[in-house]
Amino acid sequence: MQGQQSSYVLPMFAYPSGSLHMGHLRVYTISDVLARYRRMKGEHVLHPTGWDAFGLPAENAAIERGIDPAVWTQENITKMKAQLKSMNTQFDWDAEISTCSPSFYKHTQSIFLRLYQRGLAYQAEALVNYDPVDKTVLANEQVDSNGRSWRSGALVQQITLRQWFFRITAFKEALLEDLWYLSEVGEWPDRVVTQQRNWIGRSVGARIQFTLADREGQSTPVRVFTTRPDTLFGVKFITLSMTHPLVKQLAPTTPGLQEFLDRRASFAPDSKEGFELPLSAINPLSEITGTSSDMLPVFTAPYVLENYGEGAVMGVPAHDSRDLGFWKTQRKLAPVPIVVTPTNPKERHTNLHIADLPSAYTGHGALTELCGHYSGLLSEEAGARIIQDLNKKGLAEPFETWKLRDWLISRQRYWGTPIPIIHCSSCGTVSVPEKDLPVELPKLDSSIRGQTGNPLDKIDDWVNCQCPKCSGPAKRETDTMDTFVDSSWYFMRFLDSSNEVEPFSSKSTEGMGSVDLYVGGVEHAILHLLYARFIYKFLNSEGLVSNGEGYAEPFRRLIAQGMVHGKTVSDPDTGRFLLPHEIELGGDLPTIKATGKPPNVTWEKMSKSKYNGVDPSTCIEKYGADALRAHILFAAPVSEVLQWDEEKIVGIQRWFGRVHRLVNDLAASSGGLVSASSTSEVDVGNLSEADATVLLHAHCTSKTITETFSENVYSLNTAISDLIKLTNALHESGVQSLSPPTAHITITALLKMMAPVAPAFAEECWERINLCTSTEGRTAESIFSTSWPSDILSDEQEETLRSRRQAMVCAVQINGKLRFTINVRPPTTGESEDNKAKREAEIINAIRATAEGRLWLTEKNDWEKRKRVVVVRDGKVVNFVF
Ligand code: ANZ
Ligand code: ZN
Repeated sequence: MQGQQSSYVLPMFAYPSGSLHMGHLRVYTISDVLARYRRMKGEHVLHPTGWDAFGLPAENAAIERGIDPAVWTQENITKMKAQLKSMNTQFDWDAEISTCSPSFYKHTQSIFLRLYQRGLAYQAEALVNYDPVDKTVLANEQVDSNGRSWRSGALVQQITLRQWFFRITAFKEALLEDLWYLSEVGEWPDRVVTQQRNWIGRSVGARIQFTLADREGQSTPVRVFTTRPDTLFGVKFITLSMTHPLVKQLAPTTPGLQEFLDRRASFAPDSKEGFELPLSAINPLSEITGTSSDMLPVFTAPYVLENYGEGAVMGVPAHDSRDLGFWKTQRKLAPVPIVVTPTNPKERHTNLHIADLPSAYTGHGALTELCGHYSGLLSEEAGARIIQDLNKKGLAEPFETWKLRDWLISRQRYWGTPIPIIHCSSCGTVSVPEKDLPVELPKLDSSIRGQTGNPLDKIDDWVNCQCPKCSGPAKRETDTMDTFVDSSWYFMRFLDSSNEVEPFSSKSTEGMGSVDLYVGGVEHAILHLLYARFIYKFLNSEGLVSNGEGYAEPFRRLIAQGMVHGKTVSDPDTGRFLLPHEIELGGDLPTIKATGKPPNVTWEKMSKSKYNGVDPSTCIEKYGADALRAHILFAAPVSEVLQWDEEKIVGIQRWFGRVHRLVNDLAASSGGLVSASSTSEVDVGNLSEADATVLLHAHCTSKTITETFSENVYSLNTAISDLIKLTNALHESGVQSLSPPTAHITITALLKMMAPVAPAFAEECWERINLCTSTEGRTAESIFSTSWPSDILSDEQEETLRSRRQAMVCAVQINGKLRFTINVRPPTTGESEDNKAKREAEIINAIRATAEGRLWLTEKNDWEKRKRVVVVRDGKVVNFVF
């Protein structure tokens, strides 16, 4: 293996739901094509897959139907594996893993314990999203914009529970900084890098202290976080989050406040509602400018997040859009001081009426004359000075905040990796000793049927255990881990999946410490990738893994593929989705049978309720896996939405048909008998026009295809069209008119280039040609063990062919007078005398064959009576003398 380049190509693994969907088909096609290509190039490729096998559906099946989740999952895996194979994929099945198998989750538990020992796994009381139907805690991302559970659709409640967290925030700097590596050295799409950056959300600004006074004149300092201290002169109000301590304190004594707070769950995320509190605020600027501040109103409102910054904001309506929107609903007739203006303003507003200010100026600029001695300074400097001056009085300090929160990993469910912790009344929280791993899930009996809550809580035999420290009676932790924990490290397990002892280390020294090419849906652009990056960084800090480039990043290159949308047909009058049999397809346009009107046709995410889903297995049966693979690649660029249109597969089938005919013609002709045909033996200077054209075409195609498969993966669709073009070119000349070596070289190159996309088809064609070739009936070697056709011609050969293809203009003279011109092939440098003569004859024949040639050389003059034919300057001029 030494000297051989190794590469690790990985598609995101699937949840074993029981059947593949079109999205799977797309990911696996892309990764399989790339893996096969790399293998043909001679790389040592790891292309594994497995199963993200924990999660709610299995548990729900158990609750609804009394089936053991393990059995349910295994059955689904068996079905899906068969489907994957029917797609003609080539996976390293030896490395297959399943996150629900104890031999896998043993290591998930061991990673948990490592985190726990480092203080990076901890328990804390947390206000959590609770799904009252599924009776489980949900991650924020599992709550939709209407406050409903992504799974059950129930209205999510907020309750306080003791939960397990991973301290991902301890790695926030590295997670942010290494994005640089991913976009500059590795190759991640900009879009994904930006999403990661925004999610981590570092904001640089300041904490500023305002004084809030109640009606009795009692004052309390309140801090706000701002990224724009330069706008401090423009503050018109303060808004506190609805859980701010001061708001809680005022709730019992302020009429209407508690009612407002109780409406909390009903506010839309962009709600501009607010409640004015019986408080007023003093701008700390008065302390440094010596002027007295207006008494500013104070509100509580849902737009201020409780767990961001200080849970309090200074409202600057002129320069912040949310503040302006809020202020407009609260104060209809207030002046809005403009304190920052673009540096090159046409007109300087300073104090506009709120009604005249359509939108906030949120950019940086120069401070206006409303800003005392800071007037004229630019935003950045002004902000820094204001903070510096306030800081001297203890009223402000530079500060940064991060949006990233610690990762809540506990789930009150059965079908997940058990958290390897034991609770002892005398020793507290105790780790399960490494030697006792895995903590296996107990078997569920059918009594689980119809139950709610966490089944583990009810299995006393399992819950009651011995404390590893004091041997006293203790209880197991019954929370299991979020499935994102399993997928945060699974890609490392493939490297050494049968190693019982080490989770992954032994291979990470063989140049395969991380994934070279990770292919998956863009819907995982944020969380899965962030969690995986975090765990990899943690394992790296433990000295366990390394990517060989000195960066603790697990995925060097990311191919984020777009979704597959289905053709969705609905009734324009009622909006109802229509079934295929409700549509009349005859005629130019489809019509609705019931109404005779044309339906609305859109492309949308496939779903049962829209009748727009497509079953991969049915498709494979109908069209064959290879045609489907080629169609998937051809139908859209990798990163874009693929609009599933089966009618277009016919085009691919026709292409295959043409290739097949070429192969048959070749097998039937003498080209099939050419064995070791290599272009180095071809004298390109002496090829016929047809040979030259197809050889050059095949050569150029091999260059672009190689480039696409290795670098421009996002344009895999163009690879298919390039191959179709080459096929058409070969067809146009026809195998019969090509010399046997040329036919053999170009057609086998075409097959090799098709092989990663259409493996079975290419192999079959290959066999057909090579069985003819073999003399002693030897079996043909697989097309996949042949070499990749990156360069069909040498540089010189290419040059020769190119130059002869650039046409030269030849001026035709009759008795010294220019009569017409024709295009001829230019001479090759260093041509032999023989070839020169051949070429001159060729040119003369070409001239005679034109209409003008006939006119001047046979009608107006008698060809037979010519005196001389002079070919001047390599054919730039030809003079016929009569
Ligand atoms: C005053 C101001 C003036 C602001 C201005 C912006 C523009 P990012 O960049 O996302 O970090 N903010 C602070 N804490 C908040 C909270 N808990 N909930 C909602 N909004 C909060 O945003 C920082 C800005 O978001 C802060 O800067 C603050 O508004 C607001 F012309 O302060 B700014
Ligand atoms: Zn104990």
